[in-house]
Amino acid sequence: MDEQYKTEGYRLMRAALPTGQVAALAALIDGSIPGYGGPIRRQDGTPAPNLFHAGTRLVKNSILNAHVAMPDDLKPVHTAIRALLTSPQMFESLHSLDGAEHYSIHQTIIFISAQTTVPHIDSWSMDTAPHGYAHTVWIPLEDVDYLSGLPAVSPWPIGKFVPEAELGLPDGDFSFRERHDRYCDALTVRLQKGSADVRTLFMDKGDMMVWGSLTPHFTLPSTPSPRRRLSLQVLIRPTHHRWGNYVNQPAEWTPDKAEQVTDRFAFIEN
Ligand SMILES: O=C(O)CCC(=O)C(=O)O
Ligand SMILES: [Fe+2]
Repeated sequence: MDEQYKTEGYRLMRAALPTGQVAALAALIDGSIPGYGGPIRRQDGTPAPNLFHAGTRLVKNSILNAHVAMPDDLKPVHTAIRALLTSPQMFESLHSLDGAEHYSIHQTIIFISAQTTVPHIDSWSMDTAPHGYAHTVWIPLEDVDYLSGLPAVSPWPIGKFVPEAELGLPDGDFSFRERHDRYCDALTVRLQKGSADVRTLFMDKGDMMVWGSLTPHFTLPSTPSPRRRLSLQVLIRPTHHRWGNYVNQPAEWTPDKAEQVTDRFAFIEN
């Protein structure tokens, strides 16, 4: 595994993707999504029309799994995302991190505006079993800068799993959502008291940032807020690992309905 990725749990990949292809995807999103009146699948999994930040044409509700399905009028976005995600450049970038030969793409989110996430780990959404070997790929679809509301990570070794008990969180009758939320709070306290180190990155179109499924991260505030920040987030696992999430760590292979898209990539929905 790439040494920096292994020890710090994140990596900036400069000029990893073809900038023309990234810019073309951004133009397709701009040209079709804000003006689309119908329902699109959103981050919470349900279809809904665009919601705009008050007084703007900035789409607030992010779009889930556009690589799996999109309404007919938005098919060009669907096609362009699929092409970018399965490009040889995407494979080479991931392969340079962990040496895997095949990847399964579990989730994509198109963010049109800057997010406001609290410190968390993506393992709760999807992870390998054992924990820690899934990747989150964060792709700016336009040039971003230090005011854009970028993700920031806390350096964290790949595979370092912190159970709830280690954060002082008792067992009990909690929902998955409650367990997730209290984990984020306790993790924030631990980071505040512990390593204190936070990293963010200067990025341009064509660059991408990758962090591990156990690497704590959050969104820095944007100026102004809200603001536009066209970006794509992708949850990926090297296919040779079993998969689950933070809570669910199957001991057996989960039979899945993966769509083999190329020799290197399959798509699978959680
Ligand atoms: O785009 C961002 O600012 C971070 C989003 C994020 O970490 C997430 O959705 O899990
Ligand atoms: Fe995240």
